[in-house]
Amino acid sequence: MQSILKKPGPLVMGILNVTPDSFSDGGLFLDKDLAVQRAEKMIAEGADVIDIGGESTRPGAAPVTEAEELDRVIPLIEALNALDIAISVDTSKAAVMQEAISAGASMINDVRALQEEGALDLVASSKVEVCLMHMQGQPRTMQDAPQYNDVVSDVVDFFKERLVACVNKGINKSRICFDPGIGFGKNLAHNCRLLQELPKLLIDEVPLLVGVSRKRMFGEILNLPLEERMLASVSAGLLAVSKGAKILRVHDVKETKQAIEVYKAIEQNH
Ligand code: 8Y4
Repeated sequence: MQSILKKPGPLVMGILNVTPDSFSDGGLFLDKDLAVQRAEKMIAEGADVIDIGGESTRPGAAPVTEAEELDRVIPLIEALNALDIAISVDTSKAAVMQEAISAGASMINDVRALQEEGALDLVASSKVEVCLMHMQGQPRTMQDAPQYNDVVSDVVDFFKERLVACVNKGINKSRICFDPGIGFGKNLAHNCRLLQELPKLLIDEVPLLVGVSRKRMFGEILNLPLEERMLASVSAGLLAVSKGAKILRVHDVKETKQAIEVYKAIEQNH
C-alpha cells in the first residue's frame, strides 16, 4: 500500500467520478473503460493520487445504495492497481471502505469524516490513511441556508473533535488529513473566509487537503459555467497551497501541476 501523506507536498489528487450517465446493460463496461482512460491521462499529467467517487456528493444529489457504489468503485480500483498509482476512495459507507481497502485503496476520503455507522472502527482496523472533511448538513439540502456563528472556529472545533475520536480508536495521527469542505454547507462568504484563514486550520501538524476545483463559488464570483472555471480553480488552489494546503483535489491535473511548479521555483529561490 502506498502512503500519500508521507510524500512531500504540494500534492495533486485527480478526481475520477464514476457516477453513471446511465446507459442500460452494456453501460457499466463502457463507463469503466472511460474511467481507466481518464485515470491514465491524469497519471501521465503527474497526479500523485486518484480519488475515485461512486457517490454523487454534489449539492442536491440523491443518495446512492451500497450495492451501486460497490459496483461502480471496486472494479475500477482493481483496474487501477495495474497502473502503480495511489488510490483514494470517496465514500462514507463502512462496507464500501472495507471492500475498497481489500481491493488496494490507500486512502479513504470521507466527506462525513467517519461519522457513519461502523466507519471509524473499519478504518481503525486497517492501515489506510483518511481524509476527514467538514460538512454542514447533508448533500441534498446543505446549500439551502448554511449558517455559522464563526465558520473558521466551527471547522477548527470539528477537526479537533474528529481527531480525538480517531486517535481514541487507534488511528494514528500520521494517517489523518483534514479538509474544510469548500462548498459543503457553506455560502460564498464562508468559503472565502475558510480559504483566507486557512492557516488557522493547521492543527497539530495534520496536513490539509483542499478541493475547490470548478466549484460553485467561481460561478458566483465570475458568472462562468462549470467548463470555464479551470483558471479560477487553479488560482484559488494555488492560494490554498500558499496558505498551507498540502494536497489539492482537482479536475485539471496538468494545469495545477504547472502552477505548483512555478510556486515551488519561487519559494526555493528566496
Ligand atoms: C464540478 C464538479 C463542480 C464537481 C463541483 C463539483 C470534495 C470532496 C467533493 C472536497 C474532499 C465537487 C468528494 C464536490 N468535493 N472530497 N468531494 N474535498 N475531500 N463538486 O472539497 O467536486 S465532491
